[in-house]
Amino acid sequence: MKTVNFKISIAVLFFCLSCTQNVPEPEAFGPTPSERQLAWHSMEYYAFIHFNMNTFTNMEWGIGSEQPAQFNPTELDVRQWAKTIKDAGMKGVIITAKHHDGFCLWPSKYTEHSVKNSPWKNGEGDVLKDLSEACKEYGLKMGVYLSPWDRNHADYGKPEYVTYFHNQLRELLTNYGDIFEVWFDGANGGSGYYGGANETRKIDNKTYYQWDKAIEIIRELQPNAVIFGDGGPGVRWVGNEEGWANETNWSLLERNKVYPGYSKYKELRSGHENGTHWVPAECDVSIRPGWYYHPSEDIQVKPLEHLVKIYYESVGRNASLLLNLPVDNRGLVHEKDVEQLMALKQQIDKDFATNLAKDIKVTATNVRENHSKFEANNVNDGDDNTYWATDDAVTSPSITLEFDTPTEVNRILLQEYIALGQRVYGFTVEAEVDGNWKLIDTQTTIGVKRILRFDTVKASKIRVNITASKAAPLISNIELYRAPNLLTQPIIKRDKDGTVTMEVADKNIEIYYTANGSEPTSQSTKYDAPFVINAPTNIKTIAYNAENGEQSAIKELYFDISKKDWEVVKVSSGNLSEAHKIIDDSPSTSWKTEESSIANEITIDLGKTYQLEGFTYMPVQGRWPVGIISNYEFSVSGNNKTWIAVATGEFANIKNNPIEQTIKFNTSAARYIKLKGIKMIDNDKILSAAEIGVITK
Ligand code: FUL
Repeated sequence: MKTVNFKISIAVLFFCLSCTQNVPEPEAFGPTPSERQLAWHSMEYYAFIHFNMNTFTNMEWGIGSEQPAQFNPTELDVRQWAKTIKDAGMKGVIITAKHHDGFCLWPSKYTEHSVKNSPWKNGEGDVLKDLSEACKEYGLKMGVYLSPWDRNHADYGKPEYVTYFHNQLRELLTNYGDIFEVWFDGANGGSGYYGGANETRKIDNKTYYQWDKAIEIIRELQPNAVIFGDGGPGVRWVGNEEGWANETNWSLLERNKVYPGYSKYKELRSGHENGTHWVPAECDVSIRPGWYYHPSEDIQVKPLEHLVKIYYESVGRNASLLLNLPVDNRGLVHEKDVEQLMALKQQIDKDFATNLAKDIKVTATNVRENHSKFEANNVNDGDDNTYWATDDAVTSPSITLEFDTPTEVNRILLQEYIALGQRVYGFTVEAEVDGNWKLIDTQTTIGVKRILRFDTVKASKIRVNITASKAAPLISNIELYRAPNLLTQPIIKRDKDGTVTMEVADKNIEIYYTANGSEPTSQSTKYDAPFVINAPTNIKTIAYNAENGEQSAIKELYFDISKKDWEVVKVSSGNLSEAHKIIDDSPSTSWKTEESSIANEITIDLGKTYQLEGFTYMPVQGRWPVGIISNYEFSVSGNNKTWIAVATGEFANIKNNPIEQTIKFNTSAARYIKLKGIKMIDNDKILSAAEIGVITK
């Protein structure tokens, strides 16, 4: 009997062994990432630094005629950059070694247009060297941005310039240690200084720079560096500068079709489903409106809710996030930017604090036959190198994660084992709630990382159904989280009729307010619908997270009389019927006069007589404003005929800090008000305004 059992066991063993041999391990499908691309994928979130001549000329694109003497940071501290970047949870930094204006942050031996002729460190400085040392100290990787377009160089457009460009590439890749990414911008050719020629020069983006040679240099000197360009070859642009990829996002590209300046760049937001090469997307976006530092944008650093959105729509959509920090003219990452970076870091840490899927029970409708190596529970073993695989014929399996007790969840993170290619292009997520399956989301691609946010469910199980995959899906990781509600300060608005609305980024956050000057708490009036304020009132609000009792800082806003009876009755020039935009209580709409050398002024009828104590002027909030008043005259009238000038003066620092200005004057009774622009910034001959208001008694 024993012998029979033994014989059967041996037979089973042999049978199993032969099965294992018959079902091979999964093979790569389609294009796959190279080793250096895999290393790059793990970078995920890193900093861009735009700091160069433009920082000192307040430009975005310098002309090329700037003088090295203008580059003069007073407190340049690359260790502050590196510390900030590290503290923010980023893994590296890419620096604008040379931007389109041609000025070099390193003492290139091929040009005089560099730091070596600047007053900074008496011409002895080298930003690249300092930064590479700081990166080593803080454990960051460094990348370089070298603009192919050079508006300074006399030979730009001729073959000599291309030699210069390649020589500079060699310098950068030889002298500054390991470089993880070389960044080539798509903006190419156009008007410029060009050594004094001051003309427009056109080049052929595809051929002029001899890209093959440039790539050869990079491969020779920095074999581990990926090359960024509109179409790669290593990493592609995502087709916008706003920090998002499409939900459907392939790391594949028909690479030979795409070149620097590719006109169908919107395709880059999704890549190409049947792409011939692995060219994943990188989302480049600035923390402020501009890439370079402009003092006027100190008030426009992106709020937390925007940065969180960017994170989920880049890192959470199979792309990396290259977040730009416009280092300021002192040579420091500005404190406002530091504050927002840390707020983002804290929020990401909170959202992904505890992986609820770790080591819970997992079952799948199919597991690759006889391969214990590809079990379903590889998705939550905390090891990215193990993955769940199905039989080759099975491209629409389901995998279920089961909690011991019903658990609240609102995030799912999925990863494919991309070393063998990107495969999945359809999946749904379901939750079992009180014994019933509920559809949470229907999506397309996964890639290296996909994160979905959804309303909190108390689930006993979470099921992922792969509905479409180019080949057997290989899933290396599934994580589940219960992120807290996103707590941000309320945004308060009032319209022309006096209707006040309040908003927060997360619908699960409550808003409380007071209208009597007292400090708001969660016991104050709860905001649940718009209400009207017509008389002067100070509103104080907080956002409140009922799930943990946390509250935001107080947001305070003063509203004077509403503008419901106001009318713009006269303008010195421009379209009167459009002028209501300056009294609609909306800072995002604006109006301007026509260009004129006569006095620029606006007359407003307040509808009845008030005791006025002051006026407010909100300048245009757009990026390239014209017509901002720097010197004003404000007059009042009871009858729109006889006027008294009650205030004249200057809005100090309004160019750099274009916030609402409040000017007080001696109490004056008036029904009509007139604002005259005596002088506009940059001597504009236009007067513009986003909003004009009054302070009443
Ligand atoms: C663009 C450039 O033209 C901008 O100045 C900036 O450097 C951005 C990152 O790329 O195409």
